[in-house]
Amino acid sequence: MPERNEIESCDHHSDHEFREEFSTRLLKEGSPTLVKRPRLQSYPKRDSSHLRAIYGELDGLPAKVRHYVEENARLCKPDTIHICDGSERENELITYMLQKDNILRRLPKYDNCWLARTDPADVARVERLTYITTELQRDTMPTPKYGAKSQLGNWMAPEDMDNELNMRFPDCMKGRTMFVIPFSMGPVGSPLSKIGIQLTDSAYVVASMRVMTRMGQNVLQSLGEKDFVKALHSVGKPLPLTSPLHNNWPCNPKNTIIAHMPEKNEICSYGSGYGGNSLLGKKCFALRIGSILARNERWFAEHMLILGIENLDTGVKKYVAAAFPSACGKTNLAMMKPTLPNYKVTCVGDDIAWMRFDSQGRLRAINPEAGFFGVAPGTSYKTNPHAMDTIKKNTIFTNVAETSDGGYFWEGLEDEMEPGVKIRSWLGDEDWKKEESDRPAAHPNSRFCTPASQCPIMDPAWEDPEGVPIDAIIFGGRRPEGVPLVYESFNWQHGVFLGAAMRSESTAAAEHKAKQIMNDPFAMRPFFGYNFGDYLSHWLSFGKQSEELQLPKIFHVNWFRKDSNGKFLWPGFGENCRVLDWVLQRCNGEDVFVDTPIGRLPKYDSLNLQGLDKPVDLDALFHLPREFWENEVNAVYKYFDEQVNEDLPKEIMAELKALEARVGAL
Ligand code: GTP
Ligand code: SPV
Ligand code: MN
Repeated sequence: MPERNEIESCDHHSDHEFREEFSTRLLKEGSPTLVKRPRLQSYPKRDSSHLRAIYGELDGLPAKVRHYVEENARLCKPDTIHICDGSERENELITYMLQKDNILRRLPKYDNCWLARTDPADVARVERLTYITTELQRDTMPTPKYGAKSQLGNWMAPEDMDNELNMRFPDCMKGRTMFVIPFSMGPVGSPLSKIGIQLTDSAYVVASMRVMTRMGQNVLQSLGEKDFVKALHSVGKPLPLTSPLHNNWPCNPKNTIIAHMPEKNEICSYGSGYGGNSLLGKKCFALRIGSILARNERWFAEHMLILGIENLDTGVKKYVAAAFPSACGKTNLAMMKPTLPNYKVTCVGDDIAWMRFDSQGRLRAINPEAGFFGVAPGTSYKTNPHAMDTIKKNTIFTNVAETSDGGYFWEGLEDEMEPGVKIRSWLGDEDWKKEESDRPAAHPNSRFCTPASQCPIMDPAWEDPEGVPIDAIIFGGRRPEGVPLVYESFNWQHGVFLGAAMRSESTAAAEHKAKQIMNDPFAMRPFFGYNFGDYLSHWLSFGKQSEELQLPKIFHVNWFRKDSNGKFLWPGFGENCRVLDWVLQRCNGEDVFVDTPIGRLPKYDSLNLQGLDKPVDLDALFHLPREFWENEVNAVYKYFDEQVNEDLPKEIMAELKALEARVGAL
């Protein structure tokens, strides 16, 4: 390939020019946050690509980080390198560049809020293009039977993955800046935290990682010469462009791949700028790589919210972790405003929990994230007022609709709109009207990216490096039929079975067709970093230590059961505190349950329904139809047999058989 002078050859849309312009503008305006003249730094002699760090200094990086950066800069050939320091000045520069590129637009109705609209082909996680690479396939996933495709992960052999990556990454950042993001999952310096370095050519990703993680210079200091998780990301659109962008959003959907190499602690993501595909600290690191680290070090990395709940009458406060599949209610439960006056809920995290038994045998959880990447549609003052207050400032909205008064709109906000304002849909339809349009105003997976510290009910201990003690674990899903509002497992092993047998209606958070019931064990189906059978054994192994450990009680909930008219039977949201109240009664050992074939259901009258707006049909909410449960048992048999095959722990099969026998008595 002929040598090119990278800087001279970049087209007029290069990052480099924006930076020059930005610093000139600040110089002219005499801003106190003056950008230093960039210090140009040449690359090692043996490389002829003349790469430079235009922001930050390569010399200042720990040796291992520098090596990782240089290696990938040689591979991806960005124009320039920007080493993120996490400062305000840097954030100004990034937002300025994103505005110049027409990727972010200000929402002037609020303080420092921004709107991004993506290429309509890049709107959610792509599960079918997400791979784990290990020497042995069986380390990644069970071998499905009958030639079925695995629903428990995609595996690729190391050589094949090398080929796939080699077809994509060389030169993929030409004309762009490579940002170096040092980030900590968990409070910087906490014994439960882990550090990653993400390299990305997306300024949108930088702005989002700044919200979602602890990012910047202090992370590098804390890292020193220790090892870190390597996370390489490119939107896969080098400059100059060879085809036009949609919505100015660079991505490469045809060639997207999200690759995990756990044996090297490495993630490589190409082609998508959206959410879990590109914010690599979240699902890729904190769950997929995280679950492997957790298994090896005897802890848990789970797709769970963490909340605190205090009974104001008794002063007793407990913490609960809950796993619901994507877009099934974690953020809403984590921030709920209880309708029962004697409860106070506080939020620790809304998506991911890292949990470990301490020396006293208590399970302690931290939220490894620093922000919320929450589903926008459905969020309103009526359903989730604390989220509404959180997103008033410093928030990046993606794929929501805009209003003519400079605000946002999405499905669910109809009753909270200022009169007379017009709506512009996420796809750019001007004066969008519900009655006249066959498509929603906001994309169903549109999101807000907002700092956790802004949530008015953050728990005082949410950044406690020791984590908070967990008394109950709740599983749940979207089950329109058959599954009661709440039930408790008979014991730990039965609880692990409930997690293993979880099923839920698919949602817009990934590419699946919505509304089909899918198995989603532990809400982790898209996020297991290793063989699900081994994951179950890991969970079961703690049950064998029940003498030393204070094992949390395990529950299952369903806010989404419908009546024959397709209406939700349960009001949900703030009313879910009534279910938490029952969970806490059980944690206190109160005799408020009845045994049924599927588990322990609330005794008549033990669910506090005082002050409910409208009466609820308790019989319908708790009815256990025999035929439904027979079908459920059969579906779980089929799934375990076909998908988990020989890797299913015998204890889980024993639980299924016991359930089958009990269901016969319904
Ligand atoms: P991810 O961020 O994708 O992991 O999703 P999540 O589990 O945090 O789901 P979230 O709380 O954002 O809720 C997703 C959708 O479900 C939103 O549209 C909510 O309005 C709706 N939802 C949440 N809780 C309830 C509830 O109790 N009842 C009903 N009917 N809908 C709910
Ligand atoms: C989920 O899909 O569970 C999310 C959104 O929390 S994403 O960050 O895109 O994974
Ligand atoms: Mn999630």
